[in-house]
Amino acid sequence: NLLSPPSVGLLGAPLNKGQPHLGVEQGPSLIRGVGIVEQLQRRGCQVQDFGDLEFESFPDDITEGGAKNPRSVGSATLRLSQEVQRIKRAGLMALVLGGDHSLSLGSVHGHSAVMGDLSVVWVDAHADINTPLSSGTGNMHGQPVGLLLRELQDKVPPLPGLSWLTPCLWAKNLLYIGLRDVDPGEHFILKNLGVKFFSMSDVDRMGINRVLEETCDHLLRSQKPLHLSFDVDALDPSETPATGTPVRGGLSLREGLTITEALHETGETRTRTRRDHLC
Ligand code: B3U
Ligand code: MN
Ligand code: MN
Repeated sequence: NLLSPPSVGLLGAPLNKGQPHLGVEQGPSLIRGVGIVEQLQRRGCQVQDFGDLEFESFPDDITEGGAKNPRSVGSATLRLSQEVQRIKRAGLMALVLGGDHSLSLGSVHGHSAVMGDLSVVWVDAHADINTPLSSGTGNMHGQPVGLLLRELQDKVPPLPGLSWLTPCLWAKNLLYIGLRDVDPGEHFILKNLGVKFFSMSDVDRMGINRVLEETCDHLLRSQKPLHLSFDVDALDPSETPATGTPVRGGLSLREGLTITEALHETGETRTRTRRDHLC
């Protein structure tokens, strides 16, 4: 039945080496603990739980080429990419729970390896589009988009542990919602590549519904399978106080949910024959 809720493959990626704080690795177990599987099932989804990935540890991992812990992040995200590929090949919608946002390297790469070119909607206070060289912190959770973009390929130095990562995303297929803490170097990259974004000021000015209308118009143009990457710090810290990088003035819970609902609906109306474009 085309209108039935999707079958979901759930996967935990308790990664914390993309940033300095301990605790983010507890994300998957905490989100399971509040009943995500039951909530999905209540909405009619078939859920296949693939458990939490276990990652190899690299005690001697060091900063190299402007990236901290590249071996840990590289090894974990390669595992994640392979597991996402397995889930997609089984015909399921992959739902990955983090963990810090460097996990998106594996999630986007894995989806793209099976589905081809993707549209990516990045809901975040941050643009995560630093390259190892533009990054002021070296934290890899601020670099995944920079490493995934094909246009930036020749700006990224070789990193140990990440040689498997082939950039797979075109700037025209990327769109941001919720930005409010963007580094000057990132701003330059966004402008230079002409990336579409809606900052929090845009959300204030236009309202979330118009932002989403324009988002859906943009996605319609490319007709690519859609990958949503939702950083919890996009929401106002009053909703997600446990994030490692709170930035005040974020999306309300309602605005965040409206984004997910609107993207879900693109699957109802755009390609009724293919639910799997929502990946
Ligand atoms: N842009 C800064 C800060 C940052 C990025 N992502 C988060 N924080 N969560 C950086 O470190 O690249
Ligand atoms: Mn992020
Ligand atoms: Mn963020």
